[in-house]
Formats: sequence, structure tokens, C-alpha cells
Amino acid sequence: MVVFEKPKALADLSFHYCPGCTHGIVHRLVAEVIDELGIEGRTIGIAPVGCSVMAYDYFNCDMIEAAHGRAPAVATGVKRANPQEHIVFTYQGDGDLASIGMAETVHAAARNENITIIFINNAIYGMTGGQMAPTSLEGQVTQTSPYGRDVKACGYPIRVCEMLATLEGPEYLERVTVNSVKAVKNAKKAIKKAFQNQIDGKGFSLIEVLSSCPTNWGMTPEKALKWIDEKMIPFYPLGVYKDRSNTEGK
Ligand SMILES: Cc1ncc(C[n+]2csc(CCOP(=O)(O)OP(=O)(O)O)c2C)c(N)n1
Repeated sequence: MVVFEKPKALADLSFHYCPGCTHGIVHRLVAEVIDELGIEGRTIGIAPVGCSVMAYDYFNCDMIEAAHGRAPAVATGVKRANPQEHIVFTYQGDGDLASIGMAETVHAAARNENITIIFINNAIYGMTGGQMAPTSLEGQVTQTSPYGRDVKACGYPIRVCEMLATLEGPEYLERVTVNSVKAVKNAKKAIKKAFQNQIDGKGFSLIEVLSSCPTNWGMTPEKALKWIDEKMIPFYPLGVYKDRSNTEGK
């Protein structure tokens, strides 16, 4: 009896990500969801710039490369070109989504574009060597904040889900993580719902995944997973920030 196999939506390749990086886990979850929803033939992924730039090698569905931060704009075009058939997701880092691409993110959310966004928040610019990101925490040591992020000089970290939740547009916003088995299961549920929303025509869904970057955080993979619990979650609480379909208690 087969109890465990690679999702069909993932290519039969080894990931190039650093040891302990959680990009691979999230790739797998997205691929499992594509398999389970039976949408591989109609799914198009948009990977912009950052460590996920090689994602098109790993997913078996069609993939498009977007300029840094511009994935929601490209996704908008691809989705609107054939809204019945195309299932479109973007896969973006925090430097990408919350810095250079913040305008695209906010306006796609405000328009309630019927797309799915997977937002990898690892609190740092991974691919370029660990510079401060818009989501780097106060006091966090990075290549460009060697004495720790000084909010007087660099501003405060941005909480994307909370900010987007102030807009009327978005259908569904949830923040999850993948640093434990329980968390991974929950992340998959959220990612599946975000794709299902699109299939049901409900609109803009964004799943923020608190992720690790042991290489640029200068930690072991194990310590990095603990750092998510100890440092990231207190500032970026997990949970659903908006779910228009859930009218319970309203
Ligand atoms: C227009 C443009 N500006 C800057 C860069 C350089 N650049 C490449 S990746 C990156 C940061 C990516 O960080 P993030 O989005 O957080 O993703 P991660 O690598 O951490 O997964 C930057 C600034 C670029 N490729 N294109």
C-alpha cells in the first residue's frame, strides 16, 4: 500500500533551497492542493524575483516569471484573459510582495482580483544575501542593519494581513506557519481554501506563511524554527484576518 508519495504537481527534482529553508515545504503543500483539487491542467503559477525564482522548475503546471513585485499584475492579466478556465496563483517573498511590489499587492486586493497569493514572509531578503526587508523585526540583525533594525531610522515592520484586512476588497486573508507538524497541516488547510475560493469565484485570497531562512538569520535550521515561535509569531500573530464567507457571529 502506498502511504506517501510525491504530489504529481511537483517535478521529480531535488530543491535547491538551503538546509532548513521552508520554501520546499510550502511548494509541496501548494502541489498537494493542486493535485487534490484536480486543477493541474488549468493552473498557472507566477513566480517573481527572490529565492522562489526557480519555482518554475519545480511545479509541473505552467509557470510565468514576473518582474520583481509585479506578480499580482501579471496574475490579474492571466486570470482575466480566461477567468473560467485559469486558476492563477502567485508565490512571492516579503521583499517582493511588501516592498517593491506593495502597490500591486494592495491594488489587486482592493479590486478583489480572483487570484490566490502565497506570501512567504521570512523577515529578510533571502536571495540577495540577507538585507533588511519591510518585514524584518525591530532589533533584527541583517546585513544592512548590523546593529539591529532601528525603527527610528528604518521604520517599523509591516503587517501585511492586518493592513489588507482594512480594505473592503479581499475575500480571505490568513497568516500561518510551517514550523511544526500541526502548523503544516493548518497551513495546507488555508492554502486549499485559498484555491477553492478562486474556483468558487469568490476573489482575492492571500495566505501569509511565516517561514525560516536559517542561512541569512545565521542560525541552525532547528533554532530557526524556534525563532519563528519566539520572535515572529508575537509580532505577526497567526490566524484569519478576513474571511468574507464566514459570517459566523456577525
Ligand atoms: C527590479 C529589481 N530590483 C532588485 C532586484 C534584486 N533582488 C533580487 S531578489 C531580491 C530580494 C528578494 O527577497 P524576498 O522577496 O524577501 O524573497 P526571498 O529571497 O527571501 O525568498 C532583490 C532585492 C531585482 N532582481 N530586480
